[in-house]
Amino acid sequence: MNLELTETQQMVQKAARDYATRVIAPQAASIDREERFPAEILKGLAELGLMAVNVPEDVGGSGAGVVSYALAMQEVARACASTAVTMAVTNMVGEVIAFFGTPEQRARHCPKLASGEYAAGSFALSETDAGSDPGGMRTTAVRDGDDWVLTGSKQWITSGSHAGVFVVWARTGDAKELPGTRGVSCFLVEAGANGLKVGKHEDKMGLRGSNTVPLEFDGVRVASSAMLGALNGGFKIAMMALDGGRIGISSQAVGIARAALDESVQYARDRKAFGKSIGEFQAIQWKLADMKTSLDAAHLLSMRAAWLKEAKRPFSREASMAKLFASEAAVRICNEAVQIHGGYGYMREFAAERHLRDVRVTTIYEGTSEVQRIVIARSVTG
Ligand code: COS
Repeated sequence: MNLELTETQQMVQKAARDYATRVIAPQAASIDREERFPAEILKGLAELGLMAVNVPEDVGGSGAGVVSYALAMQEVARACASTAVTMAVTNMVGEVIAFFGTPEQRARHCPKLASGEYAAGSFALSETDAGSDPGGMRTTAVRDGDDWVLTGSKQWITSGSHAGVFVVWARTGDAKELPGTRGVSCFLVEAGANGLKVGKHEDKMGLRGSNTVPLEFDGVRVASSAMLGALNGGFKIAMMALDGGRIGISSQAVGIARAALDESVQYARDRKAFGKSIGEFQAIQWKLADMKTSLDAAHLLSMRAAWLKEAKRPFSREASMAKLFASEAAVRICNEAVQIHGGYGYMREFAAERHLRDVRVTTIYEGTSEVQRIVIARSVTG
């Protein structure tokens, strides 16, 4: 067993860490406060190859693998979780097009996602009444000559106001013959398509620099060449993309929690009470010990899932385990960080409160903790 990183992985980690420390971290508080979409930062990430880390080089990606991607996500999330989720979804969109796309689809979109020509990519699966159960979606795509016409709406779409391309799921099968997950197909819709209406940016608890909008498809017409994968084969594409996406979110959670822990350690050293640093009290030491232990466990679970995916071995269960554990551990760690910071933890002048707001959604998006437990339990009980 070898837990050492390869040269490429170390290089990607270092590039992400340097950029995150030098450029992203100093802006994180204002990005949050001003709800500012970090367009310039994303361009910088694209220049470093971090918007398409695991996308093959033949379509403009870095081809640096899944472990490198997970490490880069950790570093970016440690500096700014809003930037990290935008990066995560764009990487996921690039990967799904690279993996399932026709040569034309790959050539048309992947280089633009990787280079930053598209500010971001969007993943449009969830609907108002279909989040954990995407088979319940109502958006339809109806055949009209050589085209498909999409009608319906999507909810909570990351980067929807900025994306160059949207991966969109819609019902193509007859609801009686192909109910639920079986009659769903996947389409690539480009920004500015006629009938595509981007709704109002959501007022969120955290990740306030990430753009989250509803989308309306009011008879959006796409050519048949815009279908990604097979007719009525879209649900599996969504599930496979989300398996990989969950490694991204577990890494994001690890990154946010690492920032919360580092800042707690620093605060425990600096803050004096009863004549000594609060870090000298066992009450705080035990908190820090538990935070560090669960952070490392979360990191290792994420690395295992990333390594399995990179080795092209089954990783769906392990990705769910990583996402479940890392997100829940990260919420606990960020909550403890606020506690360690005392009254200051509740104030905007310290980052602890931002970390807690940012991390909270990691147990919800790209599959709730409850959905991860369904995936894990099914794999255990068969
Ligand atoms: N990879 C490939 N195929 C998969 C898969 C995976 N990880 N998971 C399921 N499938 C396939 C199944 O094999 C099945 O195929 P067949 O119809 O050929 O038998 C099909 O997909 C339907 O699977 P299943 O019956 O398990 O679907 P369910 O409706 O029971 O849903 C869960 C299973 C709950 C796990 C799924 O709906 C899910 O992950 N939901 C959460 C969605 C989510 O993360 N939303 C957030 C959106 S982004 S913020």
